[in-house]
Amino acid sequence: MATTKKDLYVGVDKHRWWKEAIVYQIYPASFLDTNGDGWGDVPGITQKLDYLKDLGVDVVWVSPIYKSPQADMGYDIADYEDIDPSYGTLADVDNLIVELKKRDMKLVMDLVVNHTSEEHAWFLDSRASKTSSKRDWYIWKPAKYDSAGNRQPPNNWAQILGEANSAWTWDETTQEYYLSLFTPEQPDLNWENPAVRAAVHDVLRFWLDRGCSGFRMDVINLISKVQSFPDAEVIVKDNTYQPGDKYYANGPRLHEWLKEINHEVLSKYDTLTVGEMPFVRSEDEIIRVVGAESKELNMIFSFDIVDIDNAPNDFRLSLQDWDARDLKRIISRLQRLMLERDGWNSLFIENHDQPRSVSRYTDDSDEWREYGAKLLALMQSTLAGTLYVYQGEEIGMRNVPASWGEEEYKDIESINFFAKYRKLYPHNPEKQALAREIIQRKARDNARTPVQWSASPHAGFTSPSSTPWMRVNEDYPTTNVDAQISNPTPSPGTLSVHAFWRRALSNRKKHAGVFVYGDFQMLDFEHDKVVAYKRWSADEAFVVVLNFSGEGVSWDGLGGVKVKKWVAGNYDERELEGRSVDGGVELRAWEGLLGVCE
Ligand code: TEU
Ligand code: CA
Repeated sequence: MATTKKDLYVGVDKHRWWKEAIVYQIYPASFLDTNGDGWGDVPGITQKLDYLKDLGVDVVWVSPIYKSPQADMGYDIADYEDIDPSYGTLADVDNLIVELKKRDMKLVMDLVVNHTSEEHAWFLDSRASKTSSKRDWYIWKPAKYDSAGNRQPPNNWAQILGEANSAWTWDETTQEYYLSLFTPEQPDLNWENPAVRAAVHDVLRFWLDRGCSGFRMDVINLISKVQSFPDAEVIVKDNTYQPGDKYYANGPRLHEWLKEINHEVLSKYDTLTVGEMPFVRSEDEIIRVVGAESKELNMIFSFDIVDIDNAPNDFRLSLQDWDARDLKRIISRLQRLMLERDGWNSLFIENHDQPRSVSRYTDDSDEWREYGAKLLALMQSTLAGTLYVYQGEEIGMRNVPASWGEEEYKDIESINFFAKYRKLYPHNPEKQALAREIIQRKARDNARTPVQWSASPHAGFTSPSSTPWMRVNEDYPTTNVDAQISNPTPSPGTLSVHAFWRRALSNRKKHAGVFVYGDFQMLDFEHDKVVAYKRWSADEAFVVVLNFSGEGVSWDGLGGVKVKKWVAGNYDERELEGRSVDGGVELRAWEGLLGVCE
């Protein structure tokens, strides 16, 4: 067991603002509507900056607000240098930046450049004819024909948001297919073309010069595709099309192009950059991007924790059991990797593509929701890396109720998934029920319901007479921001979820030497219910013990770690003082504890 002695301490000594920053992700359509059209907007973000500042937020990352037909909620961009009128104007964004700066906060934009919208001027030109000047800005291929003479796409890759469909879309006018990995409305850009890369560099400059401080780069590891576009291995038996990520994730020229972005643009500014990188597990590949000397990106979003309940050899919308041992393996691997190889982590368990964490990793029943949300807050706020909090996570918002009908799900991925099950298993009630269960537990819609600000109509998201674009979760009279702020101590010795997060973030900053930059050691890998780890710097040490189960556990996995006293927990904190610090720890259901070590 490592001690706290300085000579045994392996921490990170390069301190940077973007490592310590608390980043808050805003999904703008569902954040706050200020003009009564039922759709959140940029002025709504500006209105809540004091709220965010008070929570402890330093950086606001806004999901796409650019001009877009919204086929994939703005991840289909028609103009990178303009704002969609449904969100406001460029002047509104300029004002947001001014207001952020006043509060010593920063803006991070969402950069979606693996693909554009089919309505982007570049694509309109590209698809106009085979000889148009931008033909080569996208990925066009002739059809293949099977033995019966039927037209087939160039390979067997499946669409990511519509797994029953081909990733290739047929274009009648020019009689060729274009690659569209996500949906037909999102054609993939051809990064092999230097003019495309130069145009992307211009987009970055445009926003940096306007005062934004960095980018979350959407599926940035998909930009380089294996140029022979080979068929993928058949791993999902009952599906015509197959996951092709082996050939488009971390492709041959990825690092060259990331270095180019860095050299051409990022190196000239002081930015936070985080690359969203699904499908990647290789430590070497991760370090090539986020290593201190890599000159690529500051950090990436690794998918390990949010893929924990995906079935093997299946798409994301599938179910798989897991327990605390899986969580420990994943957490420990990435924490240790960055310490040992001088890289940098991001921490997130929620975003607009994932179900709510309190529902997924804990128990969201009325009895346990608050315990679960605080357990997760304790974990997230005590791990090394840059911390990302997703809107509503700070009040423990839960998944949509199982009673909601199919029509409440607005996401194209959910719609495609229901259609697939209806087509494949039309008269099979069991399969239909399974489809509903999968969607209820894993649909992206779960994170996209309007933020619950208050107990007023529509949870205060929009005016009482308007209709929100997506249904508000009906638990809002009890689960909302106002209730938790006006009553931060709902019962003696306990904090509301919001108050718990607020204190956790402030504690993280106060002890950044340990929690942000410090050393890490997982304890008791074998236990199937408890996740526990030690964090320490040259000066101080803490232990975190988290019961990821709804049962009481007598836990004796502290090993040689000596607890001086327990200082925080998600049960009545007045009892902490009397708690044993020697030998075993009696943990109640979903209990989490933070202790100071000797
Ligand atoms: O997501 C990319 C991605 O691979 C997933 O998180 C995706 O939601 C999941 O695999 C679907 O099963 C990013 C955006 O965050 C997402 O909202 C967009 O739809 C997607 O890229 C396309 O831009
Ligand atoms: Ca609005």
